[in-house]
Amino acid sequence: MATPRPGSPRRLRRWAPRAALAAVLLTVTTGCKSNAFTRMGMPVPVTKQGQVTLTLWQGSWIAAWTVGIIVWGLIIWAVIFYRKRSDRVPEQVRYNLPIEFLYTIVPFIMVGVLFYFTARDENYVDKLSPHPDVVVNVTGFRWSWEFQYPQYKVPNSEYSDVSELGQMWPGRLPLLEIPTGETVRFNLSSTDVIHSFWVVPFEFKRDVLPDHPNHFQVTPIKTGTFTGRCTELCGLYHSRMLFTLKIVTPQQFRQWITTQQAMQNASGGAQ
Ligand SMILES: [Cu+2]
Repeated sequence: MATPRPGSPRRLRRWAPRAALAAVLLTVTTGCKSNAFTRMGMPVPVTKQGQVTLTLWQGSWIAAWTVGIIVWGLIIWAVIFYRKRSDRVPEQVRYNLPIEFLYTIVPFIMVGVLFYFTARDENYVDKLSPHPDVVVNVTGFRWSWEFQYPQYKVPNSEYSDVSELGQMWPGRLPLLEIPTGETVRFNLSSTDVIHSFWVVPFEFKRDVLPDHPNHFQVTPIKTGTFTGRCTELCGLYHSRMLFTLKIVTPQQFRQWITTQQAMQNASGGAQ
């Protein structure tokens, strides 16, 4: 039987099913085994906004893998089927207009698609609703945090709102408590240098600047206790600028607020 010519349809027919089978096996054996793998290293998101960020991250990886597989496939195809077999000089061509057009236009399409999804998701993550369910004023200072809930008043207190004032480690870490299923708006400000508010499973961080209030909003979807950090090198004890985030049910949140109001009313100050 005659050997099929390089790049001939017969050769392609023989190789294409094998390549497809290998790709499917690779996906099945690696892709479905572990969630950490499908998240490509990202933590499990605890907010709606975090889910959107995670999906964008995964989509970008799928796009990158698709492009990578096509490019590697073309390279391997050329290496296998067009390798040098004799000293015969290959047919010389000067240009191929359709192919040149294709590899000019395809990168533009790729950039356009990535730009579209990034802009769409960034707009969603940055969206602020005019009437959030819970508002938290966050103040960063060297080297801890203060959380105030301006919707919940404490009449007999040096602060007029329910407040949590952190002390620098090894003092008690300040507690930030928020409810699931409600929109929570954070107003960020700093009393001294630049800090940055970061909760890893939010899949989000935002700078906390002096004289420039920053804002963002989340809708928690999972209860749990997490560690919050400052992620902007702000001085000697930057690494100790931690806080505890507790996401609880709306009922537990309202109960906690009531308890805080009672305690702060009695003590006349932040806890
Ligand atoms: Cu800091």
